[in-house]
Amino acid sequence: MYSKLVRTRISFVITALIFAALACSFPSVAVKTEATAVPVMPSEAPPPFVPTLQAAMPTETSIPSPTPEPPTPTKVPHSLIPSTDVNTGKLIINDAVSVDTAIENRAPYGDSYKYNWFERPFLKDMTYVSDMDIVSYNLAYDEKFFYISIELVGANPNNPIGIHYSVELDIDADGFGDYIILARPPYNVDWSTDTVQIVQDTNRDTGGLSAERSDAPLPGDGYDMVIFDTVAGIGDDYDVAWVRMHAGKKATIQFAFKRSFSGEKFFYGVVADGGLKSIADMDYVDRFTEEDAGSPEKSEKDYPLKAIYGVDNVCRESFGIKGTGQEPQRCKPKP
Ligand SMILES: [Ca+2]
Ligand SMILES: [Ca+2]
Ligand SMILES: [Ca+2]
Ligand SMILES: [Ca+2]
Repeated sequence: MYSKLVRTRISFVITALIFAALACSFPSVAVKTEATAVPVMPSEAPPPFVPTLQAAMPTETSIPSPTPEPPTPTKVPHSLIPSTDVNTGKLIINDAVSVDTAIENRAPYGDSYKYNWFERPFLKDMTYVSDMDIVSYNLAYDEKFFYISIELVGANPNNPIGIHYSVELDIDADGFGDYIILARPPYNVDWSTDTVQIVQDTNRDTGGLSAERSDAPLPGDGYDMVIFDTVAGIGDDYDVAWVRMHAGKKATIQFAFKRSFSGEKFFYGVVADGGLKSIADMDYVDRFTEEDAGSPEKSEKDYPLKAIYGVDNVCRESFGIKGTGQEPQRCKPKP
């Protein structure tokens, strides 16, 4: 009797447990039916999709560390960098400055159109721009490089108007510039080749018909062939020509170029150009008549500045050439 009761209880408990187990398993059954309710997707999708997704994910996350892509900055490898300690050259050539008459919107001297001597560091509305006004220039050198420095009235070569500075080299002393070493902003205190080009005149027309006078209006292509541009990959030697700013009291802008490039005999001059900025039109005096170019001097009939504005250049000095002293565009010896 007792054992029968126990058995009954036991069987009751077992039955209860079975019900409980069934009850607990209902959700999983329900999930199963849900899973089987989308048979279309799995049968079509899983085999192809899952592997490709998994394959794509790891490659994305593994890009930064194990396989770095080759960098693509404009930096080029250099093997010879100019000195950072350059003395001022022994010969300092002074240029006229317009700062004293800036408030009167005029440059009273230093501008002689027919000789290709500009003193017009003004915008077309005759606003004076001191960062274009050349005070002096000088040449120094060490074993490998020539250094040509430009002293400006202003202190910001990175003036927002965008000023090009350049060095013109006349190798054969005929007054026709043969090479221009041209620098564009932005300028940096560190030596850089990134913003420098050397452009050659290949057909001797930078002086127009004569280097001693304006031949305008005369067509021509001025400096016409780029022979050095490290960013564009032009030139065999990426260390030939450099520029930096704030290199010293007399070097608001400083150029360096290899002596092996220029040779040891040449005439040299400098230009600050925030106006036309077109080396294919140099010399400007051969492309534009004085009437079209305008004048910076109020007493002249062509005042104010028109086509040729925002430019300052200098008479050229010689290095390694004695000459006659009367070469075209050469600074005349002091009496
Ligand atoms: Ca000047
Ligand atoms: Ca020449
Ligand atoms: Ca000329
Ligand atoms: Ca030319």
